Amino acid sequence: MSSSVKVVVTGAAGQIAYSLIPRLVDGRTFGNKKVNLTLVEIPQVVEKLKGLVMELEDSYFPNMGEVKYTDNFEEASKDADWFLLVGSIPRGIVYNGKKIEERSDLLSINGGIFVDQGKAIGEHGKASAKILVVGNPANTNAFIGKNAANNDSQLWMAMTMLDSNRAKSVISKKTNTDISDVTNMIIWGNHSPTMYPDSENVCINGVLGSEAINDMTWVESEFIPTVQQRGKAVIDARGASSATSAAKAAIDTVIACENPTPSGVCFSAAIASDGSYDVPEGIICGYPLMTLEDGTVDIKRDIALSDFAKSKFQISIDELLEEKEAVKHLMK
Ligand code: NAX
Repeated sequence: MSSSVKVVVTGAAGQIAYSLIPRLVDGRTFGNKKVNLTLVEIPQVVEKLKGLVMELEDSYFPNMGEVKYTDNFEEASKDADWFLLVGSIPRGIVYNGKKIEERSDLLSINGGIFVDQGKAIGEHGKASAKILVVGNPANTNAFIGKNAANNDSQLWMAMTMLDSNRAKSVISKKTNTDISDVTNMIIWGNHSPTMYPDSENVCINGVLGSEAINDMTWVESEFIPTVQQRGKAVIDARGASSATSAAKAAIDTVIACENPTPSGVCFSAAIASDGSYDVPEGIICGYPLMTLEDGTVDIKRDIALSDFAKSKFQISIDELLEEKEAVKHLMK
């Protein structure tokens, strides 16, 4: 075995984590590396992880290294290479005696969690650590965490890969194309119903969507709303939010960051804006990304946006700015 990687997963007793964690050690995500896992939960739940660890041991994963579980995030974060921050407080639950319905309450409660986790990652995680926030509101949680971490050598991302994978599926059905021939599905903006899935720059069998689809009525009235509302549609159908597809998307993001991106190709995740595409600096925004040969992840800056695209993208940027305003008390 060539080397090892330490991965910290929060929300480890949750439904996404149950699909995610076995994939981390199955030998595909990190190739030949030995994967050491630290699973983190809140104190009320942490002992349940004993059962998950037993199942992992019983699954025969030759690439699995040491597996620990804890409710102490600071301790968990020491020298970690990857942080998959899945844990957060969902909308609708009663928290400290109050039902959490408003997005502003959700932002505040989860924001508090991400201040502490961010500080610990900044101090104790590896300088090269990559952090993928899955727990919602993912972009703003990542914004808060990155600010608290105050460590610019680490890469903070929020997950939009699930939205990208969903959009690929819709495009492949519409164009009768094999899904493996649909690439460069960019999600611009926030992981929320304001996101802008880009049907013009998606690549379908080597042809841009702006040429291959050629049906703006469908794009506006079906494609965009379907992708934006897919999470809710899954909840309505399943009685629970997306889990296995969210886990697969997290794995896809890790693999995309661990391997150089082929020339001309990009993948979707949200990272801190450096002003590219006229997005205000600092907010965690969905962009087209590529992993360079030296392992750094960068924004692909040569995508052309139509006036239609810019107007849709702006709605999501405005929402991110509103969220930033709502959590300003958590910023240093
Ligand atoms: P679950 O409620 O099944 O699991 C969440 C787990 O997080 C719980 O076990 C809880 O105890 C734990 N947790 C809460 N606070 C924690 C903390 N401070 N430290 C460690 N663990 C903590 O939710 P699940 O379905 O797994 O979803 C997890 C999150 O992913 C939710 O916020 C959900 O909204 C979000 N999603 C994000 C998606 C994305 O594309 N970015 C898509 C799927 C999903 O909706």
